[in-house]
Amino acid sequence: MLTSPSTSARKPPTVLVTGFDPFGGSPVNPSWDAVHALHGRVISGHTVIGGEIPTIFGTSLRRLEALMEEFQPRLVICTGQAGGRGAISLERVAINVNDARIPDNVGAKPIDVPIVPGGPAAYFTGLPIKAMLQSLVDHGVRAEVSQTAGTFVCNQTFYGLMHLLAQPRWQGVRGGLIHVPWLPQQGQPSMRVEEIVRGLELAIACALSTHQDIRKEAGALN
Ligand code: PCA
Repeated sequence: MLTSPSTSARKPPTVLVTGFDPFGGSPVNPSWDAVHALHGRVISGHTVIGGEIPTIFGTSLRRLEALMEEFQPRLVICTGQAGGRGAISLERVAINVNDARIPDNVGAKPIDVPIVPGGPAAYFTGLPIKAMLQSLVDHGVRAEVSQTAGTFVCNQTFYGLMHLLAQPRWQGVRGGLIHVPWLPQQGQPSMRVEEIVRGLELAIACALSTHQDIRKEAGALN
């Protein structure tokens, strides 16, 4: 069936939320489990599109861009697993380097390689992370602001996302990265998938309703 422009203009706006496939020998990745559960939900009038991204340098970014082109989201939140962290980590900054401690899912292990040669050293998140922190903590979900997203595939995807969003083509679209802890069966510290889903839901709702972040010391919010 042909869809006229006026029909497609009436489609509800979307939020793209991505999670990664399992990596490093684990059979699961909590980021994808949580995002899969969120797929199709409507949050503040926006339909959540859940997309799976491969834990592969370069390919991850091409997949993200293809999803953005397909769904034209108003907001893009990438999520990934950060084993060893005990709280949902609202990432503040993406840096322009790949420096892998373990191989990605096709065996690549770049060391000291810029993501965008000649690009800015770093991008700040476009998400209102302090307001999101306040919302999660107020609702009893363990959360923190993180000052580093690492130098593996998540940071690369985050940097690539912010580099895209800096272009006029994506003007008005906001985005960033959130890391989530292991599931209980992967090790400690951990968080149940239901709590991760709840945290992401709150984070999405907060990002949609907050256009100017609050200024508050992160420690004071916990
Ligand atoms: N976490 C990894 C990559 C994929 C994922 O879920 C990271 O933090 O870079």
